[in-house]
Amino acid sequence: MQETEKIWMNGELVDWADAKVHVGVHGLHYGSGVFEGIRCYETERGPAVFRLHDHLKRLEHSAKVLYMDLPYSVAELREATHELIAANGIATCYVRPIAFYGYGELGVATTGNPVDVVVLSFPWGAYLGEEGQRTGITTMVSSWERVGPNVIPHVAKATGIYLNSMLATTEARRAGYDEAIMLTRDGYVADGPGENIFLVKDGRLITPPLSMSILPGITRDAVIQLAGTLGYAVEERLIIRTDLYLADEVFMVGTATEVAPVRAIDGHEIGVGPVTLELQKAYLDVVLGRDKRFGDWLDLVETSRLTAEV
Ligand code: PPE
Repeated sequence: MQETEKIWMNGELVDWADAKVHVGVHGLHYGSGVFEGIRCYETERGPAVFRLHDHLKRLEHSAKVLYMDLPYSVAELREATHELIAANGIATCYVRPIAFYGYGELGVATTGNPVDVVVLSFPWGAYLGEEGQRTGITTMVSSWERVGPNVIPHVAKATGIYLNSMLATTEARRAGYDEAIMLTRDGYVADGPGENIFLVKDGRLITPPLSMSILPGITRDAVIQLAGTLGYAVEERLIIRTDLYLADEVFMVGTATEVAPVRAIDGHEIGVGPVTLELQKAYLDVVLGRDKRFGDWLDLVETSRLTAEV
């Protein structure tokens, strides 16, 4: 991870090296936290955070599902994010807000533990590699099933849930694949360890419905809206693994991943197709502020502030 100067921690900017917690924090022992992944891009109007409000609202929802009281409002966290990006002076960055039960009592009950809130911003390149972004990634269907809606609510971007993602990613990497694809208990396609998934079949886009206990991805939503403007029909329906093998195209989406083509699944080569590349470009045009129709999705960081505080 590439270090930057400051981290926003419980209401103040602290030096990167000083953003520490005690080894007794509840979140470390039980994965009791919620987080977000957000990207800020350099646009001609200055640094712009993509759909910041939507990400912070999701953080709020994640906390609610875990009965966690966030000590900061969405407006305060937006302000904190702007302040941090300005202080670090790096426009092209990944923003990681995280809220977790802190130091107080050990034991799974959360009572007696404060909620700590931290925001980091740092440069983060292509999640699945630059090469994969262009020529497509290889994937395998994981032997680990996706946590069900009554195991850990997947609607919440909760830290503990990522142990399930970690196992799937580790299995895939150890077997020589770039990424895993996870199925639900019933055998339907859910998502990737850190991405939502789409397939293209006969000119239509198909993606699992939110009731598949997938994260309600903000990139997923953006891609659905963009596909509409490009004239593609989008269907949210159940997908089985052979639908992937027989698809014309498959791609994964997420804040870190952006839009990544999947060129093979379980050894079935499907290659990189034109619809994926069109959507990949359309998405980048939006986040980089080149497509003015979606200007509302960009939350501009005041540059005066950037120069003032750096
Ligand atoms: N599903 C999962 C399981 C997931 O983790 C992400 C984001 C998505 C879908 C896509 O959601 P969205 O970013 O709102 O489009 N994964 C984040 C973190 C991955 C990681 O830390 O590793 C991310 O992309 O930022």
